[in-house]
Amino acid sequence: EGFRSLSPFGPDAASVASSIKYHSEFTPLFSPEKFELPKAFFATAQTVRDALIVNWNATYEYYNRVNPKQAYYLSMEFLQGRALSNAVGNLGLTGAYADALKSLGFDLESVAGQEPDPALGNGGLGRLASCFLDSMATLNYPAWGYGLRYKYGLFKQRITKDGQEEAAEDWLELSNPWEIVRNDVSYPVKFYGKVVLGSDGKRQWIGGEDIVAVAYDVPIPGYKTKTTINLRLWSTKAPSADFDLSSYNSGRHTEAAEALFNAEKICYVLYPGDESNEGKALRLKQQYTLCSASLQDIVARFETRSGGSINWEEFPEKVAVQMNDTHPTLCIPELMRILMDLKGLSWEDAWKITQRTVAYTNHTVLPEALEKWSLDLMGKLLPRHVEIIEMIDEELVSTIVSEYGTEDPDLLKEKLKAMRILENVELPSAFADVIVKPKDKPVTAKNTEDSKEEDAQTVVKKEQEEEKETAGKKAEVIPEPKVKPPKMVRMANLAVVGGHAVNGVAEIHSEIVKKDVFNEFVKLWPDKFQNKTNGVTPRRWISFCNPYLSDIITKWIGTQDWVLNTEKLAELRKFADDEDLQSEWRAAKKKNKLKVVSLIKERTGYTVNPDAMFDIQIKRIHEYKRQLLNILGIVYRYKKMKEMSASEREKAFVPRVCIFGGKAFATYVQAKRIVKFITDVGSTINNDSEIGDLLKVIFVPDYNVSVAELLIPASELSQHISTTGMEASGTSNMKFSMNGCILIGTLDGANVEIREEVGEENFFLFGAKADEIVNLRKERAEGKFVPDPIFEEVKRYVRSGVFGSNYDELIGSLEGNEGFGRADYFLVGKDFPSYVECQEKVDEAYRDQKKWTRMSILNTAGSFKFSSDRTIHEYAKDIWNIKQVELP
Ligand code: DL6
Repeated sequence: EGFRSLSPFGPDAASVASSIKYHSEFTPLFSPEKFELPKAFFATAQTVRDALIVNWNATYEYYNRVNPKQAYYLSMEFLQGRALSNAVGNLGLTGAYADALKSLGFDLESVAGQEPDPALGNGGLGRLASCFLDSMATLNYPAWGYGLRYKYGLFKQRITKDGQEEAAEDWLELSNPWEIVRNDVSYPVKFYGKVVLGSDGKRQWIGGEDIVAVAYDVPIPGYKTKTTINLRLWSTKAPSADFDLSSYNSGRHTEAAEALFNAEKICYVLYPGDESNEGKALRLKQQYTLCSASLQDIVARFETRSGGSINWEEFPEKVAVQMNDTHPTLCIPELMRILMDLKGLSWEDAWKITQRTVAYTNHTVLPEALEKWSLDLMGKLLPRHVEIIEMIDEELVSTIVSEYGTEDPDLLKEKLKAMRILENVELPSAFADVIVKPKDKPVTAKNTEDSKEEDAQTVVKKEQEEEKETAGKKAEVIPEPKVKPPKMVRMANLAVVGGHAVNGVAEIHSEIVKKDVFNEFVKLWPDKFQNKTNGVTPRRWISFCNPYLSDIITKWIGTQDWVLNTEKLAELRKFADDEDLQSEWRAAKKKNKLKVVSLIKERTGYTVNPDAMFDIQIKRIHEYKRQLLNILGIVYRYKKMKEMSASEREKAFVPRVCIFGGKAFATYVQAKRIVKFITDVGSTINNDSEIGDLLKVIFVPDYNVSVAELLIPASELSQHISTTGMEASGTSNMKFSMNGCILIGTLDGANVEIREEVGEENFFLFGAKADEIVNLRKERAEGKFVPDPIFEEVKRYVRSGVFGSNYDELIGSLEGNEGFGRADYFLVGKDFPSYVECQEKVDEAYRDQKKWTRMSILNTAGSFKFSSDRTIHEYAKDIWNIKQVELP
């Protein structure tokens, strides 16, 4: 309805089919004699790419002409998912492609299923970036994404009897039909070397290691629009001269290619292990490559579009840079460096321009995830940037000193400690004595002592002197060497100082950011801080992944406009009790469940009952997300079942298939233990003939976007059960709710807003509230927590060996007082009774299918706020100040 042709070769099936045949012959990746599914996919993708290229070129030709302000979204992660169905859907050509492929003997779904799922991201943060690109294009915003083209995706997860195993994900093995390498777009990127004063009096970064970043462009089509924006991914290589031909010819082959490998390995994998110094340096190189290449590109575009008259003050009026988390924070010193060292601007001008250009999104309040880099490492790798960061830190110190004065040294120390970019680093020389000798205060012995505490070097020196003294006095005592606190660069603080806006990703998260994480900065610059509640694209996450439900929505609302204007979904509310809608709704869910039954069979070998409730938790495996709470709830349910007779059991419990999916970071030992425990519990329960279809526990291996696209439409209950205050937002909660799934969750992240929108009665709430958390943790740490008897019971049951042995560390982490972990830091024990009680309410509600279907419809109807279109409009207006540009 209402689609005009967005294809250059005609939207009819015959033209599409002939184009597919053309590509199968003339852009072959396979031998000519066969035309099978993999070849059909590549040929089909090539035809779609043709269509996109026409619109893509038109988009950029127009932007170059009208020179609008453009936003650039810099992210280390883009979790794009498969592109074929999405592109065909956005072009309005799904029917034409389905028919064309049918005429060639294929079906669109199987062809689309051939596409490797590019996992250039880890979780929510990366998938959010991809949803944002879809919305930017759909809403005709001039915007680009910048990222890295990792050779290997996150990793392939295999589940064995020992738990998770990781293998390289070679997603480029057969080539990527969507990307176009731009051999004419490459930039030099430098590491190491030194900074010298040039003859012109300017700082110059010279020597070191040079690599080249090459642009690979991926078209991002908008829905029902010609606008096709760009995702530019950088790949790294060595300058051609770096191949050492003479070493090679003398038989030293590895040595000859060393520079090539050093450059290429930067883009091998996302988040390489960083336990070693080499790993840390590699990660920093990745971050700098992204920032440097992207900014050089952005600056070059600004210059080109400015024609002959470049006015640098106009840069922030043409460019907005959004840093997705702290990973691209080096954008700040890099833009300063480019503007000062390469374009000749003064520090003051460069700083004003940088601050007006850059903004930062925070995605986590977990202290361990707030990035810090060793100053020493950064100083070696990026010596000029460290000079710039030191200057920014010095200006910040000056601001803090003038804001808070020197009268109260304790207060000043506290402020500096919270806000400085550099940690454990002595104050800049200009401020060296602001604390030692506070103005108008006599310097007493006590003051002097106190002030020395601030200066890490002084402390260490004094302690070493004391040690020497003691060692001299008591020669028999060998003093323990004191470890100097490492000097660090706090990237989040740099991002807050260097940007003009800082936003959290859900209302409650943005409040925590303001009250807790960056509270001192809020006092200084209250206007910088904002909320931008996340969203997800309704194209991929309803329309394309759930065509059965989409058709029903369109039929009952009377238009397909809801895909663009999700507010229209609210119209479903008035039909929530309509029996016809209800039975169509249930039938669609059943069809989606049947697809998952096949997926489970294929991936795990288990057969599950499509009439059981599908209860799903899919997300990265992390202690704060509390998969452990879920599985312990299942264990408790199983124990109760085993204590009953068959008829009692059937009366007491609704049949459930409990599905888990998610990857544990390769070095996160506790998360891997959780995966192993879930699969162990699954093998016991799934093979218990007494329990049969009443309970099944499935861990779907190798969870990714494509798996989510199957599971979410089939879900009836989904779990968003993080410890309150720890999940910044969550985005799968939004996708589930849109697909008529009812959430069980805590008052955390975006759950709070989802519950407000869909109605309290359509959300299963449990768990501690945010204001109770601090006290509860304190109670636990002091050993005062008295666990609930059912929590004790479930732990005893696990320890009895029903599912195997070796769960000491896992269960012990819930009892930190006995020496494991952090004293149930994630409050699993505290929330367990209310979780179990809430799950009983879920069973009760599910028994009444009319009531359940009503809740399901009201979830879809109430989910409209969570479209990423809404979020992108807010970023565009409140942070980027960009306008929609419709192509003629
Ligand atoms: O904002 C996107 C996404 C949120 O929905 C999740 O709640 C949050 O955990 C995630 N953050 C990250 C960053 N690192 N950590 N942890 O992935 O961002």
